[in-house]
Amino acid sequence: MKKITLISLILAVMLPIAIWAQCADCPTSKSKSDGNTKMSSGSLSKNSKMAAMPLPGYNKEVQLADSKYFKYSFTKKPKIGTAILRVNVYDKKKRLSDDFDVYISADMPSMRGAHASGDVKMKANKKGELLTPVNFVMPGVWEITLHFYKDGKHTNTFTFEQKI
Ligand SMILES: [Cu+2]
Repeated sequence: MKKITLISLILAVMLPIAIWAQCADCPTSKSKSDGNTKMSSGSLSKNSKMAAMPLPGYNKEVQLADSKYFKYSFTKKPKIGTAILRVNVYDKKKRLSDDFDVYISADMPSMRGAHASGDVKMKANKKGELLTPVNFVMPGVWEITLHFYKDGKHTNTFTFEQKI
């Protein structure tokens, strides 16, 4: 009888510790997935099912949420090799805005996946322009996709084609 009491006493002490130990992990793993610096590819691919809107052309204004808009272009005429894509997001006073996180991916529609870049987060320079190298490894038609995120929420997907 005494032995059983001792075992239940040990269990009574251990059980809350075991529960606490499990929960102690929860906030850590949550804050990791909530981190803005690098979105997990899982959450991106889930959001990427949003239909892609075709873009109107280089240096044309494209509307975003909250009266923001953006323009995009390559810094030089793209050819085989690395080209730098530039995306400038502006507020309604035509100042560069850092409200949006932009992820880009490049692929060739005619050979889908063969040189797919995956989603790459665009990085801002000192002026606040978003710049990312795109590696055109062969001639043909390339498709560039841009995913816009505001406060961690996927707001827009756009796409355009570039012949190399
Ligand atoms: Cu190819």
